[in-house]
Formats: sequence, structure tokens, C-alpha cells
Amino acid sequence: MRYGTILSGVGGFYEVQLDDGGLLTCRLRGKLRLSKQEGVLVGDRVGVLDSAPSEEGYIDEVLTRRSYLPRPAIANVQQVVAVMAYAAPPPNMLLLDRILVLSEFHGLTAAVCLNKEDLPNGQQSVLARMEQHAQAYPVFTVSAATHQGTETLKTLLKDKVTVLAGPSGVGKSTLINALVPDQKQQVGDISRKLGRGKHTTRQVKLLALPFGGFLADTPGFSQLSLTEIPARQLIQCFPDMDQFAEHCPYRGCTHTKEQICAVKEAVQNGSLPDTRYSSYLTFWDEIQQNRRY
Ligand SMILES: Nc1nc2c(ncn2[C@@H]2O[C@H](COP(=O)(O)OP(=O)(O)O)[C@@H](O)[C@H]2O)c(=O)[nH]1
Ligand SMILES: [Mg+2]
Ligand SMILES: [Zn+2]
Repeated sequence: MRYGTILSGVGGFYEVQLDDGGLLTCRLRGKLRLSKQEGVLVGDRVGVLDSAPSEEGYIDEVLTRRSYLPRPAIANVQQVVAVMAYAAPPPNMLLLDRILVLSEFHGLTAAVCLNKEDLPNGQQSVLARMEQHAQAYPVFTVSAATHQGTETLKTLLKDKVTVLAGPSGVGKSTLINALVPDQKQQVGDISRKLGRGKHTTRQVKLLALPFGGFLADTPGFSQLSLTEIPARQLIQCFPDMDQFAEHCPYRGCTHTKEQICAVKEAVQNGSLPDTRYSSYLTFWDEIQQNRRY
């Protein structure tokens, strides 16, 4: 039996990147079709049998998943790289915090990648706004256009399964083209094409990185709902704020309306930036609001 990782699955056919090199298109063995009710996912580690002389293989075994990310459903994701641009478009701090909160909630490690460092304007002010993030997460500066910083990014991605998340236009596709030169992603493809009213499902695909590891570019991750997060657990998804929450005098402190709260105090005395706290309040309201329906 040979082992590999599922890169994509369409219409009962799975593309498997074999550990010992090469791609094999596989179907599921009949017994698996019946037993794997939840389906076999992109990212799953599988044992395959090839049926020479046919070019096709069979997935005979699905190894235990180490993690599961819903919508887009990917197995075995280990980390999320949140991509923002220094400019064009300017960083969306609320979306950045949303990505980081979701990563924490799903037990994934996260990093921030700031792209377009070749653009001349305002880098210092962006870095200043990211100061708090930089204490909790690695922050990388790159230029997908000039390849500046991409070697450091490769070290982060090597041998891991990573999801790239971030808004349209920040350069995710360009970055992937810089990392995987022989795999051309469409650059500047505006989501307008997908946005015609009904939700067009784009198939999730993993890319095998030539230096080891896998990468998924999934716009869906940023759109994941926060409402599955129990409100009381929200503070734990902000590791930099959570360290203050331990000192709140009320056991069930929500860090919102309480008179005495260590988190609010930290914001007031400047130990925590109010942007992080304001993201917390926005997400808190979002979770509360959705609870009523
Ligand atoms: N100046 C500059 N432009 C970039 C860089 N990376 C991407 N772009 C441009 O930003 C636009 C959006 O890039 P794209 O990769 O499609 O972004 P995506 O929507 O996140 O996949 C394109 O016009 C790219 O040429 C960069 O590092 N520097
Ligand atoms: Mg793109
Ligand atoms: Zn509190």
C-alpha cells in the first residue's frame, strides 16, 4: 500500500499526492463508500492501491484525522496564514481579527503575512497598528511581486498543511504563484464572477508545495461564522487579552458591561490597544445577536 494526501475530490474521483512522488487519480473502495458517511475530505491522509495497468487507483484506507475545518471542509489543517496588504487595499483589522479568532477556535496556529511591501506608502503606520498582533502571532512582511521575504514564508509553510485566508486583492494568488512557480493561479480574478446572487461553490483544492507541505487558498475561511463560538469562550480566542481576563474579579466576567474588569482596565491604561478590544465587542454582539434566532 502507498500513502498520500488528497488534493481534490470531484464527482467521486480523488486526486492523491503520493508521499513517494507523483499524482494518482483514485476512486473509493466500495467498503469505504459505505462506512465513511461523513465523506473523505481534501487533506485526508489515505492508503491507496494502484490497479495496474489502469492509470487509476483505489483509496483503501483513510487515516485518522488530526483536525477538521468545516466550510470549506478540509482535513488535517495545521495553520492559518492571514494575508493582508500594506496598501491597496489597506489592512482590514476587523477581518484580520476574525480570521485569528476562527483559527484559535479551531485549534490552529496562526500567522499574519503583510504583502505588497514594495509599495512605498505607510508601512510604519501599518506595523504600528499590528504591534499587539505581533506579540501574539508571527508577522511576516513579503512582496509577492519582488519575492522579497518569500524565503522566510517558505520556512513557515514547509511540511505543514496551511490555509491562506484574507480578502480579495491582497495578493494571495500572486503569492501562491511565487511559492509554486509551475502552478499558475489566476491573478486579479475578482469575486464578481462568483457573486451573481446564488452561492457558487468553488471546489477546495490543496496545492502540494515543491519544498514540502500543502497550501489551500480558500476565500471561505474568512466568511466562516463566529456564531458557533460560545460567547463565554470568545475571550480565549484573543490570547493577548485572555492573559488579563484571569485577573477579572467576577468569575463570569464578560468583559463588556462590568464596572471592574481587568481587560477593560488594560485597554484604559494602554496595555491593550482598543482596536483589539473593539473587535472583541463587535464579535461579542454578533454572537449574542445570532443567539436570539
Ligand atoms: N505592488 C504589488 N502588487 C501586488 C503584489 N501582490 C499582488 N499584487 C497585485 O494585487 C492584485 C491582486 O492580486 P491577487 O493575487 O489576485 O490577489 P487575491 O485576490 O488575494 O488572490 C493584482 O493586481 C496583483 O498584481 C505585491 O507584492 N506588490
Ligand atoms: Mg485570488
Ligand atoms: Zn473582565
